[in-house]
Amino acid sequence: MSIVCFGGGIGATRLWRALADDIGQESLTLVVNTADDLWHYGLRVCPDLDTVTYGLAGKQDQERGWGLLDESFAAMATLAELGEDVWFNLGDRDLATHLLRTQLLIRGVPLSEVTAHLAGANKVSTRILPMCEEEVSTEVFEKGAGWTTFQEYHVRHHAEPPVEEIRYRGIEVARTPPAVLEALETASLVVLGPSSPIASILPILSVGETRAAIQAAPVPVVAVTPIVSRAPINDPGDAHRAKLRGRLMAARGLEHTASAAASLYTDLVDFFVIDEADQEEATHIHALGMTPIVARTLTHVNPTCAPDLVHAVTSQMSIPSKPVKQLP
Ligand code: FO1
Repeated sequence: MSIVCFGGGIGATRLWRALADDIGQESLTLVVNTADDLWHYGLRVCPDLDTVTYGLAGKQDQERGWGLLDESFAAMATLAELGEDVWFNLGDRDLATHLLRTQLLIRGVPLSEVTAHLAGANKVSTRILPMCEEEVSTEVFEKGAGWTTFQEYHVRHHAEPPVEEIRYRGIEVARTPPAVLEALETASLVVLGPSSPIASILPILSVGETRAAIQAAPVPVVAVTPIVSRAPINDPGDAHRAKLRGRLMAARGLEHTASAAASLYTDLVDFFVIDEADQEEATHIHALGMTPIVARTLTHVNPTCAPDLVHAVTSQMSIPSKPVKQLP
């Protein structure tokens, strides 16, 4: 059994962990967004790759959602003492990952190999694939200001200014890694994770032939909503991420709803999982040509939801939804 999963970051990592606990880490291949990567103080930082790696290694700070457990920020405090405006926080232990990654990249090791090395070093047996080797950068046009990088908008500007436009700089030359195509050829199921559609999923789908390869895969494609409109958000980090997601969707003329997210995947997705709180979204999902599946998706609020969500996703594996390709 092999499930190919698209998405990274905090939301998707929660699902990847639950799936890995259920079917085993080695049964998953993760294709992860790198368009919110940044070069910071000379280091290549890959937030989504690191979040999934730390998450599967059991080393992720669950409360913060990013970075390592038992972290300290002495280096950042020292930079502040030196007069730097510290707006993006790299933990002291996390710095070791960025130092090693940067050194390997400078020596000419491709990002995919660096990522595999870091996964192995963290004793993670899931195959973690960057969406491409090339550098792609999500940039947003802030109303009244101009173009800025995704991380500056999200972290430095707290996702406050409305966004007028979004672009993935460098996407035109990015190529789908052969490993992604090979994984899709042998997949039993494809999953689009509960990640920000504009910031985390669309960059992956916009790389080379990735979207076409998912379309051509003769297996069901399940997407899990990152948006639950009718459940209260109590965690400040989740509230910030919802605001960020909403601002980016508004820039594309979309509401911040599960069905608006689904509307971005109509050519790909067979089954769309919505939360039980948003049951009324089911008719909209159906109208988009997908089968809605209602489940309890908020695993971080209530860990007992995890088996329900995993079942909603994996039970689609046995239902052939697309004709199996004929061999010549
Ligand atoms: N998120 C923040 O809100 N503030 C930070 O200072 C911050 C630092 C950071 C460092 C390493 C890393 O892997 C992630 C980090 N994040 C931080 C999370 C990150 O900005 C985003 O949540 C993801 O890029 C979106 O998936």
